[in-house]
Amino acid sequence: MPKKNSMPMKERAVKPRIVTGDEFLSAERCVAIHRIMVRARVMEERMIKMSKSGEGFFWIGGPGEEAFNACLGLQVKKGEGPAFDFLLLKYRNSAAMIAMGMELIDGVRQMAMRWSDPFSAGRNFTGHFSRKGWNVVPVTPVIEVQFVMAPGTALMQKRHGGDGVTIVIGGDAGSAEGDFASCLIWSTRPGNELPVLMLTTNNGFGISTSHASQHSCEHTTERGKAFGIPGEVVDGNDPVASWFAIERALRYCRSTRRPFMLEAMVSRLYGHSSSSGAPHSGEPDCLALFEERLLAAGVLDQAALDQVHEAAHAEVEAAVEQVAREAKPTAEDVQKFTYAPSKVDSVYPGDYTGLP
Ligand SMILES: Cc1ncc(C[n+]2csc(CCOP(=O)(O)OP(=O)(O)O)c2C)c(N)n1
Repeated sequence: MPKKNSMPMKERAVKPRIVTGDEFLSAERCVAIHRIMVRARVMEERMIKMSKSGEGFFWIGGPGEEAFNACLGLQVKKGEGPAFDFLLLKYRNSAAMIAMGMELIDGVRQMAMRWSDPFSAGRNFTGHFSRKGWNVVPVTPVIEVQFVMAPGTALMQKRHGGDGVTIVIGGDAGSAEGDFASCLIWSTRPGNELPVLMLTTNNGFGISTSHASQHSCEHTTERGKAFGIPGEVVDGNDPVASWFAIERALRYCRSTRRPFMLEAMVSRLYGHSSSSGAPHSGEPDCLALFEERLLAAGVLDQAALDQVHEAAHAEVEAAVEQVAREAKPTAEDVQKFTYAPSKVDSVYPGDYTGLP
């Protein structure tokens, strides 16, 4: 197990700060995390409106997971190829993508299914990210398949010899699928252990099915014990606890080249998706809780908080207006980019667009 409480020295010197137990984050870092959380929240809430106004389509996303995701995205070793981290995400990770540098307008483009959507050219649900330059593998609407892919990228990273790791993330309900078990098995073959960080965001539900009614163990991390995989459970509503849990987990995978399991207990603030109406659930809100702490510690005052929200609203409104003027994909575009063009395939040398 990685050692707890191992914050860098430079964090200790800065005041004011936000403290959880014996860990704390500097004011500068808290301000950066807070801004990401607000931008993610405002974007997602505007998307919910888009799903109801006809400006967009089906909505599913990450309100309630911003604290954990912002801390994750800021700690990724971002880049392309095996020397960097691979990300196999799900549909609630917008704050991680924003922390890595995603523009809000790109999230809005996918929500509005525009041809300009850089992740799927307007042919996939919102939150279904992909970005080759950042090793973000395409998110699929079919849940949990990312866990059976993770050992593949991690095996390549181990053979490469660097310190890149594979970060795979899924929900608590999805962990019931065989793909999750495959990841446990393939990342722990004796002599072939793999640098996979298995993340679960546990919101207590799979659509309308409660975790307690399906799982004999309280936490998915308990399943790692049979495979010798160490794990930790963290309050995903607390950015300080999340930051250091992620730091410990990543350090373990990077240095030992073995898997680690981290489970973040999170809220699902607007239900499963727009299909359930996306009403506010009243569960603990990581953003509101963090803002109370920022105010109490004197990191930001109310006027500064308001300014962050106003700027995020202005950014998203401008994005929605611009995206409304952008082109939608056409019927001819539907099957484009299904397969990469091939130099050696004489039947389909170009992009595959249907049987001859
Ligand atoms: C293989 C597969 N089975 C079922 C579904 C339908 N489905 C979509 S989301 C979901 C629940 C997922 O719950 P969880 O993994 O806990 O993630 P959460 O949405 O709560 O974040 C289900 C069953 C699917 N998309 N793919």
